[in-house]
Amino acid sequence: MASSFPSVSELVADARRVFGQVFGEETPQVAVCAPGRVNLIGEHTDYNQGFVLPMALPLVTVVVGSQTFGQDVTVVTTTEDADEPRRVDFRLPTDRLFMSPGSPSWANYVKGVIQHYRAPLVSGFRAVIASSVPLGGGLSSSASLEVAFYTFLQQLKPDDGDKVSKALACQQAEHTHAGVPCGIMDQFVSVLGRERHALLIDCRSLEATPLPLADPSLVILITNSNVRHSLSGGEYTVRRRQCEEAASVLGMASLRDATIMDLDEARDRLDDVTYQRACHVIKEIERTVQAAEALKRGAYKEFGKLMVESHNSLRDLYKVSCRELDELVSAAMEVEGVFGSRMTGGGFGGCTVTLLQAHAVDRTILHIKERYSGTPTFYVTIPSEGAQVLSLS
Ligand code: GAF
Repeated sequence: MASSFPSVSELVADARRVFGQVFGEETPQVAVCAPGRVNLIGEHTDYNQGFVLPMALPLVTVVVGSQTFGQDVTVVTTTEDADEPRRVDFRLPTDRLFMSPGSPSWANYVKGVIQHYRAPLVSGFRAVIASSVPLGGGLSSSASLEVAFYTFLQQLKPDDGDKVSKALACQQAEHTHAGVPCGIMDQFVSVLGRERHALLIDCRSLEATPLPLADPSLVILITNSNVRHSLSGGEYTVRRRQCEEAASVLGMASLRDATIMDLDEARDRLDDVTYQRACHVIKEIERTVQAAEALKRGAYKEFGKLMVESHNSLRDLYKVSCRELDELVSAAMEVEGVFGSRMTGGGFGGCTVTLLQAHAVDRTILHIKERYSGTPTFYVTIPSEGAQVLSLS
């Protein structure tokens, strides 16, 4: 019923086959992978220095490749949805010269990571990318590519940083080369995700608390609306600016410490839209902390209620949902055994995440299929490990 997706070893086999075809080399020196993510709650709070509660997915991006002697870089992607051409050739920039982003867009993530890599790269490489993270599905295909590529470069030339600095470098790549002023959530969980755990990330201190999430009676269902989402369209940037504007009117560095009372006191200095955006962020940070507490207690009903409140706020106050995501959430909530459902990620399309009792999965999928006006794709997922180096034997 739910879609099956290729395993890590299948992706590696695919990438190795293409590597052999393109470069005529039997075995690449290195193989790595990094996961996409689903955010359970805490949406559009990361760039407000708030809390988020994502988990890493078993959907991953794999990179295989080898170092070469010159300065030449060749990267090939096997991703069918990626824009053409699927092969790029360029030279490593000397003295960190800025490599301008351009076309194809998937290569910008690679260039961005090379640009922000925390050690000087001395020789070129050949690499092949293969991924099971749907592009534009709001499951952080871009962060998983950035983190996988960074992990690949670490095998060629070790850097001097820790895992958090790795996530920060990948976030910079997204800022400068994809043009999205994203927060830290996606790259952070792609690097530091833990098997069988969600991560409560404090996006101000950059500390993460792993929360066990491996109850066999519980299922995390992702439903892809198959409405392609893109954050580079400008709406994301607009939301971020509105939050900064609200914080500045409140005389604060961010909305992290603001209360609804603070916001109401400043009501006549804020336009309606900015007020609503800030209201979402302040309450969403609170909801995320409450949801983490509920998860610790195994209070899934309470968790689910907070998920729905989060969705409604993203729809009504933050205005980043769309008709299709609203339909998916309403349909899921009609099924007995479903605790909660919400859009996940940046919004404007992409996926919903639903928390439900394991025995209700099949009927939930059936019901959503019946009720949804589009063609959804389903993934039953488990919290997975962050970026890893893989054995090639
Ligand atoms: C996107 C961004 F990349 C994240 O940083 C985060 O802001 C998210 O949208 C919304 O919560 O995934």
